[in-house]
Amino acid sequence: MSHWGMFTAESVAGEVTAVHPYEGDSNPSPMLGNFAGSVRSRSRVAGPAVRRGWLENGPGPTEKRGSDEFVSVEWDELTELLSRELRRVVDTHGNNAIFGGSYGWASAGRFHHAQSQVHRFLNQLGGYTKSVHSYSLGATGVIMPRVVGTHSQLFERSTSWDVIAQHSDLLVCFGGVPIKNTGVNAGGTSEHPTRGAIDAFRRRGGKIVSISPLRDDLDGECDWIAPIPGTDVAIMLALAYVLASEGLHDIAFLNRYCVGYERFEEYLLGRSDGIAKDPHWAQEISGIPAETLVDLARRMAAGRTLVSVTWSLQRIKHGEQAPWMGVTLAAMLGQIGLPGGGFGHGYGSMNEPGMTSIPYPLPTFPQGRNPVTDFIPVAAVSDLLLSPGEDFDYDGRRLTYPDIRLVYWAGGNPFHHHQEIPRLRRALARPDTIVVHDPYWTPMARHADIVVPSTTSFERSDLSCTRNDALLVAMHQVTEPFAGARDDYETFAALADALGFGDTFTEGRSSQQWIEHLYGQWQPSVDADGGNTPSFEDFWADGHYRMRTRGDEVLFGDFRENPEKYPLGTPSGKIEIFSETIESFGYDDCVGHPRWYEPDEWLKGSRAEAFPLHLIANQPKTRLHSQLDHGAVSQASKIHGREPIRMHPDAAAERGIVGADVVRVFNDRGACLAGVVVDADLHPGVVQLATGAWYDPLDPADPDSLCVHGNPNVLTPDVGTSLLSHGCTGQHVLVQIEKFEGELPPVRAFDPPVLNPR
Ligand SMILES: Nc1nc2c(c(=O)[nH]1)N[C@H]1C(S)=C(S)[C@@H](COP(=O)(O)OP(=O)(O)OC[C@H]3O[C@@H](n4cnc5c(=O)[nH]c(N)nc54)[C@H](O)[C@@H]3O)O[C@H]1N2
Ligand SMILES: Nc1nc2c(c(=O)[nH]1)N[C@H]1C(S)=C(S)[C@@H](COP(=O)(O)OP(=O)(O)OC[C@H]3O[C@@H](n4cnc5c(=O)[nH]c(N)nc54)[C@H](O)[C@@H]3O)O[C@H]1N2
Ligand SMILES: [Mo]
Repeated sequence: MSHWGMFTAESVAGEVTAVHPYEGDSNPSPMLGNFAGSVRSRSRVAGPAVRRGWLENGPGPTEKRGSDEFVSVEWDELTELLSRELRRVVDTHGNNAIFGGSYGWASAGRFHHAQSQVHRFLNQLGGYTKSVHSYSLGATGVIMPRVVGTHSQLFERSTSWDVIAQHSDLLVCFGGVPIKNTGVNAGGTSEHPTRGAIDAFRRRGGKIVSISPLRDDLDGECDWIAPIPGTDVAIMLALAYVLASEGLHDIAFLNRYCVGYERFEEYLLGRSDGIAKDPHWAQEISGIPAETLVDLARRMAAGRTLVSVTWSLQRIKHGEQAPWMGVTLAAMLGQIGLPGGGFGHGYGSMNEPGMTSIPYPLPTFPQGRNPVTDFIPVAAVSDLLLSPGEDFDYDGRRLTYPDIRLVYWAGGNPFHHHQEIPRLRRALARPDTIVVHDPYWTPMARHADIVVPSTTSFERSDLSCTRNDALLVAMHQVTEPFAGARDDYETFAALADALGFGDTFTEGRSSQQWIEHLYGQWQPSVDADGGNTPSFEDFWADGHYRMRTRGDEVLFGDFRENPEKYPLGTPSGKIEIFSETIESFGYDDCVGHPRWYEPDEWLKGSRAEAFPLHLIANQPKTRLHSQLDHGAVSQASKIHGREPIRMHPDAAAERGIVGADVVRVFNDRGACLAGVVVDADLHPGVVQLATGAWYDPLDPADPDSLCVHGNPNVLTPDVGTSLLSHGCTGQHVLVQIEKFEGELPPVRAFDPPVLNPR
């Protein structure tokens, strides 16, 4: 099992040679093709390694990270060095001096889940400074609980694809429904229903409007509306304006199920600020003709309509507003809680939305309790490292950045996920010690002082399942561990032993015993539900167990049926179109109701004079994030070894650029190379460069170096969505592009560093 699907694998001499998708999967992800050759890839970390400067001069801040050489050490020495350093940091600076947030996707599997392992270990060490929420849903995670009382239920209990296929007339999809993204589900998946459901919906006569800068965010027939990126909230406001001014809004629904519509309407109609948010106003902002918006609003009110907002819309400055305004628009249509109508968040962002959920808990490796209370919103990592002792605002609270001395990362790649890499590199120069566990020599591993080689999921057994998939899967080990690689569990068990809490960490179990234990702990809740689970031995031999699912769901269906019995988890128990709580925080970048804010990075702003192209840094079609960028499917998309950037023919011609040229993409934060694909199916002012090419600095010693491979995060701004949630804003950035002349530097990202003897 992987995050992008279930499969069986063939192996020869310790290497995976082929994988075959699970026969029950109707639309397996092409990304499975990245696996062959991944176990013995030249980018694997073959044994423990320590940065020479750290070994010789001891811990401390240094700009050498990323360019210093590495020395290989034995496992015993690694355990000794690392446990001593952890002890030093805890004794001298306290547990909150360890940043152990360790954000990242790691691999599928409930036991060898790197974050669970590292968090259990650090909790037993006395705790660590943590991070909250995700790069995926930083804004949604904070705003939606205030608006509808939950964020997770929006996905887990979303309206099922089957219900949409049977009942919806019109899907209005902000950000489309990109099939490429539905290959993926955190923790794995055995089925990919999106494409089939959309086909069935179309056969029933359903229509789709895709509002997105990229045509291919929706496969097949649709009405494509391509606004200036970042202007969706203005468009939604104009649609709402038409509903309100033509009396097409459902006042009974707004009265019974919502609070604060009147306050919002003051703003909508321009009574509070003198500006009517009408279609002409939105045309000026978005470039979409007013008549198109009037027509769309009337179509939406004429039938069963689902307002769908992809997660990308909240991964930009003021990202809170799009999901909030999407719910508001759907509330005005009065169809929330009806089959096939209402609101959806994340169709086409991940496989999970539209899949039905299982009614019991998942087998879970216990992480214990973290006694340290310090935390950051996850996308504030550079701020944390650069500003110890400084205060910051977050979700109505005033918090302080602790003084971090040691950074511990297992299962994530900040050089993939974080914005403004030049700033990140300066931030990573500040702590005394950086520890990274990874199977591969990722850019983050190269910036570590201590590199711990992990196994991949092919080299160990595990158990996988997720909230919205029916299968509990036995993940059988495929090959022996590569070279000196070890399971993260074994590494932490040895460290815990050296630090005096080995027995507490392992509870005396081997990893196979843990897997069996997790299964045994989980069985009773399933059996109580009539599950009749097999013995562990039978389950392990069968390879999977099919769980009961809840069946077709309608998001907020029970709330609609009986709002007194099933109130939402908001202060009013209703949908908060106006939130007194948010208003009380007094933030000028997120007030009490959804509203339009002019972004910093957009084509109509002042930055566009110097950087006139709007770059969309979205999820890659050919891999999950940075994982297996060296795999066959990812490599096949590269142009002269660089990540492909899509450009409109006009934008290319203006700059004397043709397809397959290598270009320099730049702004005042950084620059990277990329290979051009000319594509007329983009908004003319938009270029698209997916995330995930491994950061590859021309001069590793220079934090501002050109990335020769095409990582867009050398360009993106390191600013939060707002004071409310400080979510990631990496999706949008303004750039300029020029043809790259001169000799093409080699891509060295996948060449491991030379390991020197001590
Ligand atoms: N500009 C921009 N940036 C973005 C985004 C965007 O839209 N635009 N999207 C953001 C989003 S939504 C996300 S979720 C993040 C993703 O960011 P990450 O989750 O950090 O990215 P991954 O490449 O999945 O990193 C996972 C790492 O775990 C390692 N790994 C796998 N299995 C194991 C294991 O068993 N043990 C250990 N120790 N390591 C393992 C992999 O080799 C890999 O290096 O990126 C964010 N960054
Ligand atoms: N293949 C693949 N699938 C993935 C992942 C991956 O790495 N690879 N990562 C997974 C993860 S962790 C996450 S969180 C999800 C993320 O899910 P999303 O954030 O929804 O995914 P993106 O591909 O970043 O963005 C979706 C589309 O939104 C459009 N878009 C961007 N800006 C705007 C805008 O201002 N307005 C409108 N209307 N549209 C806009 C873009 O054209 C883009 O293709 O994807 C998951 N799925
Ligand atoms: Mo994500």
